[in-house]
Amino acid sequence: QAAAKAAAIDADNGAPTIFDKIISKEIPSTIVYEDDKVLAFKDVNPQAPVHVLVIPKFRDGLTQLGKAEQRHGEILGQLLYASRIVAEKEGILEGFRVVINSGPSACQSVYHLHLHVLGGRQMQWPPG
Ligand code: DGP
Repeated sequence: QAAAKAAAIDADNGAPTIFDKIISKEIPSTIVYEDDKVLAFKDVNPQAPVHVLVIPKFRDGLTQLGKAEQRHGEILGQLLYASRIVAEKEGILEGFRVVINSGPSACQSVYHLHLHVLGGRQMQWPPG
């Protein structure tokens, strides 16, 4: 955990991330939903039977939710609504969780805002 946190502290430097290559399709991913602003694809390290990441195609300074500004309101809403579309497509509309890890203490590892859509099993509360 300490190592993950240390890596995260170094990571929010505005550099391109692996998600840019997923958006450009240089790196393959299993796409669940796509439109002109949003891409949703399966997490490579799933934490539940359904685990999809929903990201903005244009990061526009949104390395993490903690860096969001008023002008990001529209894309933030689009990402949340896309999460609902993903939940429906994946058959988990009855119950699902949307998680955003923002910053080192939340163990964010990729500094391109992303929503985790999780479901397909009974989720526990509180999360770790
Ligand atoms: P977070 O810890 O909230 O920053 O989550 C980052 C997620 O990104 C993590 O669950 C694993 C996922 N991930 C990292 N690299 C790749 C990749 O190359 N492909 C896919 N599909 N997911 C990735």
